[in-house]
Amino acid sequence: MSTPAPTPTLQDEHADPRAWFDLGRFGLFIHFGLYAIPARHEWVMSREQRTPEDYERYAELFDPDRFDARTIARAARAAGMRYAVLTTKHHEGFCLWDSALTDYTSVAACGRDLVAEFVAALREEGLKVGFYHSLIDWHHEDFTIDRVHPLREHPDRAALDAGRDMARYREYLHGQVRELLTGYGTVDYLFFDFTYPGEDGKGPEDWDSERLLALVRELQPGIIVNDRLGLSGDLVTPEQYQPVAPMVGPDGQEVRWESCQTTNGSWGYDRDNHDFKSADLLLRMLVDSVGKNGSMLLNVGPDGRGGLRREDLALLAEIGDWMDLHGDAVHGAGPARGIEAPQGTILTRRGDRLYVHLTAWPMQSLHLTGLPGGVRAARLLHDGSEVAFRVTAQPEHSVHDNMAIDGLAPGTVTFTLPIR
Ligand code: FHN
Repeated sequence: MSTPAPTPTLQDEHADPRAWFDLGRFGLFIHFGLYAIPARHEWVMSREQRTPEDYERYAELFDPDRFDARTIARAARAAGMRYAVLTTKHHEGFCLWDSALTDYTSVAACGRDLVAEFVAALREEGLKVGFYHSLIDWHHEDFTIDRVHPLREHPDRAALDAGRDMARYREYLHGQVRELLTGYGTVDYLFFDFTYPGEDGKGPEDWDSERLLALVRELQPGIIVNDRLGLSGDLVTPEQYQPVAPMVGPDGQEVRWESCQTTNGSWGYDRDNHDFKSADLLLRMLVDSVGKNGSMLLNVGPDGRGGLRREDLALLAEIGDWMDLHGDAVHGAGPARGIEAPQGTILTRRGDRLYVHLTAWPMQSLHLTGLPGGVRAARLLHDGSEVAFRVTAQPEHSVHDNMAIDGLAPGTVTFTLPIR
């Protein structure tokens, strides 16, 4: 597990090919595939135990006329995101690129290489390129039947499984990864998904993960690879939860991490799920990640025509409005080590600037204690207006209408307000 360097300064981006990730802090995850047509879960093939023959009919219906990678890339950029990750293939086995190893692809279905469109759009917007790639493939005839496979309860499971050959599947898996890492220029991030060892599961040996990871490093030396090959990767990927503190590896050293989160609890398009988080909550999750030396990958699931949901577009726009004014508190920022966060605040720090993210405003008072350095100013980040403060030997019990700043701050203390 590599231990990330401390939050790099902006010029480090050229020194370390992975510094962009620690600086960027915020990316867009896009789950798109045939599952957007049944529109109830990206695991629908497994959950409803659909045979490949039955499920393939969605490929005949696949016509993502509203999938516009430029719209996606612009929405991500405007939201303050610095990278985006597209499902090149999810567990259903349907490929969104022009694979020579199968005709179960978007090119065969509708003549479009959506991965190529995605990469071109990201580059146009100056975003880093991420590929999600499923290790699991429920469509492939050599992928052996296991505890999550759609045919797991088939009465002829043993007979169906007898002819399957995981060695052949591994060559297919490695071959497709080679296609993705040689066919689209520089790929900055590879999100493998996922390994499930144990009873009737699949472990790193099933993927030949060591050999696969070596291939990835050989083909894309500067790439960031996640931790789901069943091996240590370049980062840890907590899913749908925020760690309580900076994440550490077995050696007790902090590690790079990225929480992958959804706007509504679903990864793929889920038509009847309208349980969207607020922009304020998502921003607090983002700032929470940065304050714990992590990043956040926020997911959207385009619908059966490939269009982004109105709710997702509205959330990304509202997040972008806040990021327009407060991006400095996220990009290139990190934890405010050694400074205690008063109740109702989240702290991030970048260089000599301390960012105090308030969850309520106005406040009666706020005491920041144990600050090193000298306070030059205290201001609201969104409009630059000053905030009255006093440097006090010790906080008084009730300080009204201003911010008592105990001790000395690292320079400028800047307060960010929640979305109003
Ligand atoms: O099974 C997948 C799931 O569908 C989704 O893609 C998430 C996203 O990180 N990963 C797996 C569950 O951990």
